[in-house]
Amino acid sequence: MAARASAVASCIPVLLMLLAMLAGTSSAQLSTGFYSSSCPGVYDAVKSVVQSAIAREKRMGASIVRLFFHDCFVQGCDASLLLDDTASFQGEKMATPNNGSVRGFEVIDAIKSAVEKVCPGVVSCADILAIAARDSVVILGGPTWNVKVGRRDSTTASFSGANNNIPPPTSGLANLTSLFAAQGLSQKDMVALSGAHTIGLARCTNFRAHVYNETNIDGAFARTRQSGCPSTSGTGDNNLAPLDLQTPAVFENNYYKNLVSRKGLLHSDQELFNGGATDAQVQSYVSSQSAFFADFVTGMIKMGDITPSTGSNGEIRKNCRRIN
Ligand code: HEM
Ligand SMILES: *[C@@H]1O[C@H](CO)[C@@H](O)[C@H](O)[C@H]1NC(C)=O
Ligand SMILES: *[C@@H]1O[C@H](CO)[C@@H](O)[C@H](O)[C@H]1NC(C)=O
Ligand SMILES: CC(=O)N[C@H]1CO[C@H](CO)[C@@H](O)[C@@H]1O
Repeated sequence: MAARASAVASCIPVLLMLLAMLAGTSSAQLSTGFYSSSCPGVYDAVKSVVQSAIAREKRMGASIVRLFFHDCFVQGCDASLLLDDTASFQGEKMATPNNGSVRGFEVIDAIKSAVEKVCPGVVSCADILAIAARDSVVILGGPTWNVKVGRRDSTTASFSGANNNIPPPTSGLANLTSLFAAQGLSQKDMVALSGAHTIGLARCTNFRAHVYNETNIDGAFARTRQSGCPSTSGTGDNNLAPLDLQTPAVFENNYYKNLVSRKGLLHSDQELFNGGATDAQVQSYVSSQSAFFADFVTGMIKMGDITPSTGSNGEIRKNCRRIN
């Protein structure tokens, strides 16, 4: 009797584990171990392609991080941004925040090919973006974190979502805050995630009005940026300038130091330090790079959690540019 009772009791943990596993497959939860048996090689495969892409061109790390942001803000992190337009399909690439601006799709293609060689048909393009964004931050000197995975790829995209959800650089603090809130991200997350502008470049068309016509900007800095960006709209629109004036290929807290000295490149950047509610947070990141890194990691994980497709929803694309 006692022996049978203890045999039953010893089965309970196993039963609980089975139940948890079943629940895990049907709930929309990402986890860091999702590929631990199905594709343990994914991390090395992604990292080596990202490493060589950044070795070829430093800016590519920034471009990949931005792809992840622009993907996640439109129907969640589902690789909807990666879909090419066709005669019968309107994707997100031509939407205003993306057109002529987002880049790095060939690198994502190269990563996908490398990953397909290791474990065909297993890893989503959405997860590849999430892992590649983390690797880019690390390679450029930023913090690391364990990436939650298990996302599925969308079979749809949203042109209007890309236009409406991604904040334009003309946004004020209230608008920035509300566009992040619409994605379940706090104002604190918004300020920390904006620190991604410590890397990468922006086009004249996106900073012209700020450097010519606004007063919350350092005068010498404004003149320097004017010299590479003609005042007439339509001329030199694609001329580039670094978002972080000194070190656009190093991930550190210089972005916030620039804001405090009124050397933010975009109107939206300077809004984070312009006498408002977020000034104190910006100051705290100037004082403590580790505080910035910790909050940036929290923000990236939260952004990566925006309405994931999991389980049997969506698909694992064979080619990131088109649905299967
Ligand atoms: C807070 C609202 C934000 C606004 C208004 C904004 C706006 C912009 C604009 C206008 C550019 C330059 C694009 C161009 O001129 O072609 C840019 C570049 C960039 N953004 Fe943002 N951004 C925001 C938040 C973020 C976030 C949350 C991330 C990532 C976590 C991010 C990552 C980047 C990176 C890395 C670049 C440089 C890309 C490259 O050099 O290819 N941005 N952003
Ligand atoms: C995208 O940019 C190109 C080149 O500047 C332009 O010709 C095209 O009209 C733009 N597309 C949309 C949908 O705005
Ligand atoms: C600056 O503002 C004036 C007056 O609103 C406008 O005419 C001009 O086009 C603006 N210049 C730039 C570069 O935005
Ligand atoms: C808080 C907020 O969303 N403010 C403004 C954002 O921008 C639009 C115009 O694009 C305004 O109408 C909102 O009031």
